[in-house]
Amino acid sequence: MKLHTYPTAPNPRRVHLYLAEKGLDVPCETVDIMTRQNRTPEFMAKRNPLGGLPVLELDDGSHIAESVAICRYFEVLHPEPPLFGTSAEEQGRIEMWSRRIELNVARPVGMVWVHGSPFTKGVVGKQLPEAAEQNRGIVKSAYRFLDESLAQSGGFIAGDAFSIADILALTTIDFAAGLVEIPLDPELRELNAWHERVSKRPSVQQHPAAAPR
Ligand SMILES: N[C@@H](CCC(=O)N[C@@H](CS)C(=O)NCC(=O)O)C(=O)O
Repeated sequence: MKLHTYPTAPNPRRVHLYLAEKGLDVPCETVDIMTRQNRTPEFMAKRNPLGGLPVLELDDGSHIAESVAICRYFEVLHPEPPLFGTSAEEQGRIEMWSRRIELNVARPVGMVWVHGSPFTKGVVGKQLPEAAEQNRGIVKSAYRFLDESLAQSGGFIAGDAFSIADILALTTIDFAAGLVEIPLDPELRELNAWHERVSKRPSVQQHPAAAPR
C-alpha cells in the first residue's frame, strides 16, 4: 500500500490529518504538483485518470482516489476512534456537515483559487475575475453560517466530537487563508475559537498547512 500525495495541498492534507488522528502509518510517495508530475500521461493512466492527489495504491495494484473515499476505506479497516460517527444520527449529521463544507466552502474557495490567483493562470483557459469575486462573497457568507452554527454545536463542526467534517473545514480554511487570500474575519468569534482549538491537536501540529506565498 502506498499513498501518492503532496502533503501540504489541501485535499492530500485531509488524508494526512485523518491518518494521524487514527495513529496509522501509511507509506507515502510525494508527487510534485508544482512540476505537474500528477498530470503526466503515465501518472494519469496508471494512478488517477483525473490527475488529482491524493491517490491510494492498494497492494493488488489498484487505486482509490478522492480524499474522503480514501478516509472511508481506512475507517472500515480501523473504526477506532470513529471519525465518521457510529450511530445513525452521528453518521447522518457528520455527512450533512461534510457535504456543506465540500459544496458551500471548499468549492467556492476553489473557484477563487482558479479564477483569482496568479499561481493558477494556466489551470483554467481564461480567468474570470468576476467569478473570483462572486465566490469570495459566497465563502464569506458560508463562514458566517459556520460561525453561527458553532455557537449551537458541542464545540466541533458536526457536534461534540472531532470528525472528518472538522478535517474538511480546517484544511479548507487554512488553504483559503494561506494561499487564496481569504483570511478568517476576527469578528467570527466562534469560528476563530474552533480554529484555534483544533489547530492545537497533535495531528494538525504534525501536518501544518502550506506556508503562505
Ligand atoms: N476531489 C478530489 C480533489 C483532488 C484535487 O484536486 N487535488 C489537488 C490538490 S489539493 C490537485 O491534485 N491539484 C493539482 C491538479 O489537479 O493538477 C479529492 O478530494 O481528493
